[in-house]
Amino acid sequence: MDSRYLHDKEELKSSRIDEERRNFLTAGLVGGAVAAGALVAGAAHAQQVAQAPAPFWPHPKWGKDDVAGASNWITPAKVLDTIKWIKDGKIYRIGRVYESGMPKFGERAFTLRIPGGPTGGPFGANKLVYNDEFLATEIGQTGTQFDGLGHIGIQMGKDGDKNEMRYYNGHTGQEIGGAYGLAKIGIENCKPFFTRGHLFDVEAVKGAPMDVGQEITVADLKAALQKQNMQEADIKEGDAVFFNTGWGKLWLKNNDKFNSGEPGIGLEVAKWCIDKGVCLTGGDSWATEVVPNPNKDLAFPVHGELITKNGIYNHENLDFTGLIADRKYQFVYIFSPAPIKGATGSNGAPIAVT
Ligand code: UVW
Repeated sequence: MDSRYLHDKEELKSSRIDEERRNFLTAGLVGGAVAAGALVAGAAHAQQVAQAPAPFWPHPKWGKDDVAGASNWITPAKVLDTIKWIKDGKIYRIGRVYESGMPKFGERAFTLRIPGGPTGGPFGANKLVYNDEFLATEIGQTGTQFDGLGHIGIQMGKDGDKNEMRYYNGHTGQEIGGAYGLAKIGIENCKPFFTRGHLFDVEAVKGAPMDVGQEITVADLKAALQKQNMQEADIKEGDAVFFNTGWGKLWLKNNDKFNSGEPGIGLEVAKWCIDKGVCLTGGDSWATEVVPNPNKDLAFPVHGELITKNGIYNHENLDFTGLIADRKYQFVYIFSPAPIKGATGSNGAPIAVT
């Protein structure tokens, strides 16, 4: 897909997650292989996942020129409905602290420097000094990360054919590519979120942290609803849904295991989310979706289904500890992505308010 994955391919050859990444590289989210007629045996679902031309573009609700995707759900009426959920005025940080030692996908980096110390000054008779930081990172794709619409595409035609490398609303790799940032569907087009959030504590349903490669099913969600005394009918169009797997407990404790794969949602729950019309999914793991996917022919298919085909955003590496401790499973989710022109996603500090 890009040189990052080529690099991964050389370095990471043995584990199951390595295999997943190689598949991602070679299959281009399977679409390239499908279109090229090179689909491996047993990948029947892959045909559904990446057939071209896609029936989902132009987006049936937001139209062919849309670049904001499911953030369009956040209207004044939605905000006024959402605000009714604020009852005790308590704010929970659901994002993580950004630091160089946090687990990172592949070869991603996070390096902060403050050269000089102080950077400047003293100025004036009052002898003011100041510090600035220099940060080198994939700014939207490390730590608590919000996946924008330009983050994930599907190679529909021959590998490398940018006219058949499709992103949200059918935008092509040819249209959006650019050394200085995405020319279209950059994160600056995403509207701020102020919406109802529903947390599914699947770890509690299972009675223990979930395992790598373990898929959250719709039955698990229904069990969580029952356990948490919530109604499925509470989930309205434009709401956000979050999944706690227990994988986040490995954060900074066992980064290698954290990075080795993860439990999460699969295509069944992705379809459920699409049918509900949610604006966003999120989780306590680095992808929200199960890795490796139980269908070994697929690589990150939930990303493709939600982001590329439906314009539904994904917020990763969240921390639900405070909400779970207080048994607060329904809240107002507030997040405004940093509008860095042409960026693929956003870092930042999402909050839940109850
Ligand atoms: C990929 O970039 C493949 O995954 P994520 O969005 O989890 O960083």
